[in-house]
Order: sequence, then C-alpha cells, then structure tokens
Amino acid sequence: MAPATERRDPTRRQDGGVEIPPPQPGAAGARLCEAMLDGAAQAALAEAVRAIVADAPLYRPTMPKTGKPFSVRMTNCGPLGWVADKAGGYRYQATHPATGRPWPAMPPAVLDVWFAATGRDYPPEACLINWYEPGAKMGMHRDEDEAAQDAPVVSISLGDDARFRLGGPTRGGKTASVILRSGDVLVLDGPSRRCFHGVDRIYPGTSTLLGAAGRINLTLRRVTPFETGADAPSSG
Ligand SMILES: O=C(O)CCC(=O)C(=O)O
Ligand SMILES: [Mn+2]
Repeated sequence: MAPATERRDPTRRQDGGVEIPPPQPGAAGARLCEAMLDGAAQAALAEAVRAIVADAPLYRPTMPKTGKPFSVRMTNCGPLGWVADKAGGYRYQATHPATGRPWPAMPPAVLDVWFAATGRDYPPEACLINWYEPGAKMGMHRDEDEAAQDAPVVSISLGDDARFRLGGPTRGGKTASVILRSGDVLVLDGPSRRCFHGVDRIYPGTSTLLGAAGRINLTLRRVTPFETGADAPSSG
C-alpha cells in the first residue's frame, strides 16, 4: 500500500465526473463519475473486499447517544478506521474494535480511484466499508470527524443500486437525489464536502456482482490535514 506520506502525480489519470446540480446554496462541488470501474475492476475490488472482511470482520456499530444499532454493517482498511459506539462515540482508530488488530491495507486499486477522481497528490488515510443488506439505509449526516475538512470524500459503489441524497450545509431544506450504480464513484469536494447526505434505500437485485442482494460502499477520507499531519514528510 502507498504509505500515508506518499505523494502522487495527479495528472496521470483523471476522471472529474459530472457535477450534481447543487440543491441549495453551499452544496456545490459534488461530482458523479459514472462507471469509473468496469466490470472486471468491480469484480477484482469485490474480491479484495472479501479478503479484507476475512481479516477485519464486518460489525454493527451503535449510535453514541442512544446505543441504537446502525442498519449497515461496517469494517475498514487503511491506516485509520472510522468506528462508532455508545462508549467511545464517533472516532478514528488504527485497530479493529473487536479483534484489536490493525486494519488491513488499502487495496492499490482503491488508491488509484482516489487519485484519479480527486486530482489531489496526497493519499486518503481511511477507507470505511459499509455493507447494506436489503432494507438498510443511512440517515442524513455530515462527515465531520476528520480534521482534514478541506480534503474531498470519495465513495465507490459495488453491487445493487442505491438512492443517494445530497442536502445542504445545514440540516433540512431542498435535496437532490442520484442513483449510484455498481462501479460509480461519487466525490464530495468543495462546499459539498461539508453538506448533509445519506442513502435512502438500495434496490435489491439490480446487480449480479456480489452474488447476493446488497450493496458495498467504500468511503475514502483524509483524516489529518496532509501538510500538518504527523506523517508529513520533512521539507528539504
Ligand atoms: O453509502 C454511501 O453511498 C454513503 C456512505 C456515507 O455517507 C458514509 O459512510 O459516511
Ligand atoms: Mn457520509
């Protein structure tokens, strides 16, 4: 895996995607790169996710305030993983909460997607893997546990279609919805990075990729600002 200090030439391969029309002021910068991964790339990534899950099993997080279980199950790969539970709240940590082991490495193909879709020259630190069974969804929320709020968030969809919803910088108001299909990559950059978003539902049986109904989403995030991060290379 590329270490968290590695810079890459962002001009090597790029897919800027198409901007989602902002539903509210302050929601610009969300881009959809449709079919960025072809069928072979999706199958290879699904296999890589299976290997990650074999090492770092899916678990069901709980809401910090209420202890209510999430409807999605989760795991992570990369140097840091996002976890949530009643005892410790929302946070990033370097180890799996159940096994205590470090998260598995991020597959190189995932890093390639990050660089190609963001045009940034620094890598993400966390790759959250969400498993949506039929009926699972994700309520409207902002990704706000990262100090690196200027770094984009990239999400890769595998398996069944999902209806993704983008709102504005505060809760409520107009929203836009977009169907995310297997192989699509969504980028929240610019102002949209700080906007509310969620997944209303998945559409079971719309993809055969996973051999079962359901959807995998990989969310890539930078947690510590690259320039000031403890892992930043020394200058000169
Ligand atoms: O599943 C998705 O498309 C979005 C996931 C998400 O917003 C998150 O994990 O924070
Ligand atoms: Mn999110």
